[in-house]
Amino acid sequence: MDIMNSFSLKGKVALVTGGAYGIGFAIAEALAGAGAEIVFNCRSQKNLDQALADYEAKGIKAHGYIADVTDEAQVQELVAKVAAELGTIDILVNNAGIIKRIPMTEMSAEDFRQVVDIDLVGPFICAKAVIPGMIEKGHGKIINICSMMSELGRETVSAYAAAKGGLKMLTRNICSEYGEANIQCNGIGPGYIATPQTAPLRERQADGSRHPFDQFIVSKTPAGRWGTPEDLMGPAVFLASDASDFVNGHILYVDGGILAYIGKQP
Ligand code: NAP
Ligand code: GCO
Repeated sequence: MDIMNSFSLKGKVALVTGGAYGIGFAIAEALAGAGAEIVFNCRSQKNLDQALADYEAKGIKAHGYIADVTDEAQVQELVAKVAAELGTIDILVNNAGIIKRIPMTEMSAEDFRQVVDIDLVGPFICAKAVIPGMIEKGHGKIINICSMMSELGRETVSAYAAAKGGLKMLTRNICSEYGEANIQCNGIGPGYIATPQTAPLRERQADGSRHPFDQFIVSKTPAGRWGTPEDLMGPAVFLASDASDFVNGHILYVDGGILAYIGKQP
């Protein structure tokens, strides 16, 4: 076995949802670095144009489309278009996601549903759209971007935790249902990663001091720092490549050790 070659993604087509910026962009950059052809989607022309320029600046010729992961017709159309223009999708990274930080008793059912719709129903819609092509091709890799909230709760994130806990189980179910078709579906559970999504948790206070949540997270992380999108690059390549062909239904937590740690005595 050529071990380095087993990590290569040459000739593979990868769709990274929400790959315009943040974690999705870094994962797409990693998959491109390992040889994959990159397709991504986002919701606005402005983000699409900016992302295409950002990929080009990295020397990556990415294919970007506007499609909302909650819209089944748009996703089916995107997958068909990619199949016609580039070939069947070999790798799907379900990365697109949002969070709403609202105490549960103040949260509307509409807000709760919107989070679940994007973070859980979206991955279902995208996986459903690519699985038939993967079955026909005889292989496929699906990576669901889970969260610390796939395991833990905290104030204000009830909808997000419900969705990401559900995404962990959707991961195991896709593995159970399609493992036989040589499809591996795994999750990556990022710890606290510095991206636009977590920017409000890192904002400087009026007196210039660090946000209390920023200090809390650094003290809760054995690595002693926030993660960066780049921390997810190696794990994503591993789970997208032949090197992980017997890894299925697993959630790989990339959290600097948060889940292993009880925390410091106050
Ligand atoms: P981010 O910076 O807010 O980026 C989210 C991406 O998702 C954007 O590209 C956004 O693009 C896209 N998106 C949102 N809703 C969409 C929809 N309905 N259809 C298509 N695209 C959509 O977030 P991030 O921090 O990179 O997070 C990426 C993923 O990792 C999310 O699933 C998040 O829950 C998860 N995660 C993040 C952290 C963290 O600490 N940052 C930790 C664990 C897990 P548009 O707005 O242009 O559509
Ligand atoms: C929050 C955060 C988290 C992270 C991440 C942790 O408000 O607690 O936004 O939920 O983004 O998903 O893994």
